[in-house]
Amino acid sequence: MVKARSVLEEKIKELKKKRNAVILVHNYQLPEVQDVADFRGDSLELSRIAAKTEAKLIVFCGVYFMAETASILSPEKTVIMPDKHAGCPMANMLTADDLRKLKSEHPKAVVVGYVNTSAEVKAELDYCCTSTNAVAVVNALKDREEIIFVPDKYLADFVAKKTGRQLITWNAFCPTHIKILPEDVKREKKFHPFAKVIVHPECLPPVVAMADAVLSTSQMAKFARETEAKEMIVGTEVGLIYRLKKDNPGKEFYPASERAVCPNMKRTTQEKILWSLEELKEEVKVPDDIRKRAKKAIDRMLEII
Ligand code: CIZ
Ligand code: SF4
Repeated sequence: MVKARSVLEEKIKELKKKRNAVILVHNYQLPEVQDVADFRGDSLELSRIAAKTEAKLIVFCGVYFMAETASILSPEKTVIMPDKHAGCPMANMLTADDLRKLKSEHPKAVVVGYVNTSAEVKAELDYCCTSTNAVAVVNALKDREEIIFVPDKYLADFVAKKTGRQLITWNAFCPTHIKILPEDVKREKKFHPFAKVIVHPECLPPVVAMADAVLSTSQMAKFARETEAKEMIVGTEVGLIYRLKKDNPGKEFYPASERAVCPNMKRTTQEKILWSLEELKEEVKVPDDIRKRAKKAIDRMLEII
């Protein structure tokens, strides 16, 4: 088994070099995928790396909206996904038509949208945001009376509490993060009384209320490196634990719930990465008119943070 794995890894390495490709891997990907990464990170970190790299071919291991975001920032590069069917159910809960309707009901509102949206939805936004900078983006809109914040109702709840702003929201959520329950955190705290509790803002509000820190995955990676705490209970998709353990060998990380597995994030495997490099498939490309409008919302976010 170990041997078969290393043969595959060697083949991926060889072909990657021949194709002048980089492999970008989201923090929630399987350990075998993280092991062949050139870079690991959250969606925005990876998209910014895609824009900067000399490589002409980007193998994006994550979900569809993330590859689209990379393509929006690097239209001159080829972005491929080892499994194009890896979607994000939260992103799919809001269509561009839904958002246009919501906007027409609140014509004066400024529109902020989480990065977990399709390119078509991003094209309808004034500002994009991520879980790292959502609070900063909303705080920067102090002179605006009405703010639409879509699609995640739990991230919106967290941002509303942090900023003291009332937000016009949408009824979407992450089916993976809501599997983490308050009783899970309570149980893990009992087992590990000295552990710090870090949770993602896509979690249910009562789970968020129990956390020592509410953080995106890139912020969790930083927190884990910098904290004096030796143990952490981690309330997010379980894939991140592999990275945290690898990067911090002297520390212990416990998933708040083993149920928090995103099936779409687990669709990518080493075999599929190799096939994608062999066949240069499946390409993700955003049509130019949508791309330009979506990029404006991302650029406006980058001006704030
Ligand atoms: O933006 C990302 O990568 C997501 C969806 C999660 C996170 O907090 O990093
Ligand atoms: Fe979407 Fe949730 Fe999976 Fe992230 S963990 S890709 S928000 S379904």
